[in-house]
Amino acid sequence: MANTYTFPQNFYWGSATSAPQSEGTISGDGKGKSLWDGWFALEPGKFHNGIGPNKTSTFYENYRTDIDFLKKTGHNSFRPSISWSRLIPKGYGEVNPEAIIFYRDVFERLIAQGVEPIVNLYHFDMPWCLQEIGGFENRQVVEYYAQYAKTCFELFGDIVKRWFTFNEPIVPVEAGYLYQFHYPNRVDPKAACRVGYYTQLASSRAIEEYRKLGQNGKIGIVLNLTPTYARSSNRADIQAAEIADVFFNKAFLDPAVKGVFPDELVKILAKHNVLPEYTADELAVIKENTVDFLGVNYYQPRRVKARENLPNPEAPFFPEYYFDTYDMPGKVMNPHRGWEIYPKGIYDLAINIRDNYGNIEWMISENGMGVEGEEKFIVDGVVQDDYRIEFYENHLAYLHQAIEEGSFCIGYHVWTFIDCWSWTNAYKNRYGLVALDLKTQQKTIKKSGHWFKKVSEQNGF
Ligand code: BGP
Repeated sequence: MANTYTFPQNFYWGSATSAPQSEGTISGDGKGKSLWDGWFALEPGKFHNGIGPNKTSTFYENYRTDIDFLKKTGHNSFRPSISWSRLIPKGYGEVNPEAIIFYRDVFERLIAQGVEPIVNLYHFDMPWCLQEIGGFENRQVVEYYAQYAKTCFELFGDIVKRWFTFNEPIVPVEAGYLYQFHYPNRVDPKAACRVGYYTQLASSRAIEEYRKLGQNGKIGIVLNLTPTYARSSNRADIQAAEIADVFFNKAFLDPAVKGVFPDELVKILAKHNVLPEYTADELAVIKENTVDFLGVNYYQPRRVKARENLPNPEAPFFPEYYFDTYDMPGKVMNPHRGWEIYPKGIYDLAINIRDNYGNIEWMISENGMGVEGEEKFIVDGVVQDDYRIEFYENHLAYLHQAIEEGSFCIGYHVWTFIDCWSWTNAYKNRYGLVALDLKTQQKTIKKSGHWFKKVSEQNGF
């Protein structure tokens, strides 16, 4: 049967994962502790069912057979991340030889199978030794990160031709320094802004190092863009949405693609006395080292309205000073995860990139549907995840429309490959194309995994 939706030639079909969520650790692997290992040792009770990062999906041990599953689920590309603390256990200095062998073998095997590795350098996983000296609050850590990035390019740049500097850089900022769901769990808006600024600078420094080496590849950043919708066309509602957009999208999108921070953001941060210190040289690095392409993670939109009450001027500064979250009646929900499902959001963000960001090359680097208690959908040993297939098809239809209208989208990666550990949620929400039985460690392709293979082979559906 002919496709209803056919995607451009050489479209990337695949999935994303991250080192801290998939590798696990075994004794003798030489890995240093990351923020997740350090935090879990301090507060195991904060993690769902007390399951920590040491128990993640065993990719370090089983990558050879796991890579076979990539083929069986139709991947022509895959986004893993390198663990900074595995490669450089202290965060700077000595490189772990076991890690070099491991990553090299992973990338070579992927390529041998026809799966292009698109490699991310940082997925929320600050080395613990560096977190102890402030992580990205500390200017020195920016340079350690740039050195780490350069080491990765030197070690693997001959075979890895697409890189991402960071995954969702805003998440450690908001989660670690405002809303308290990542270590160090502080409420410190000034630190949040400093961490955000130094993370952007670190990304730009990595790009600078990459270009200096003259490798013939591309480098970008993965941002979680949340299209932002106002409750109504009322001026105050619209303004609330514009400010939320500045904080949660433009704060990284503008410097990444245009090389400058949005004026509105700078004004607001200065007004609330949380603007980080910066130098003209740093701003020049950011200006000169913009991305070649973008990865976009899309799960759900953001809906906002004008504030119902005046904010307390004495309270710590939060972006919500300027808006309230809007709980729109009738929105479609994923009842298994509690997030809104809004496929048209993918079209809106594609058109935004086309019209306001120079139609830069980009790809969906994560899209997916988390389901708690997914075992209940197993029939004859296979997860019958028709809800997930429907979710993907609805998003892909809108993505296809945006591409038809000229958006330069080069791929679609789902979250994720094999069900994996997810930070403090541990194994609560399952996203994989492949199910993982935690008791037996058996891996079984879900209905969506078989469906994905067909879509990839037909380059559409
Ligand atoms: C994204 C992260 C992933 C992954 C996913 C699912 O924002 O990049 O690392 O965790 O969210 O999140 P959760 O497991 O909380 O549903």
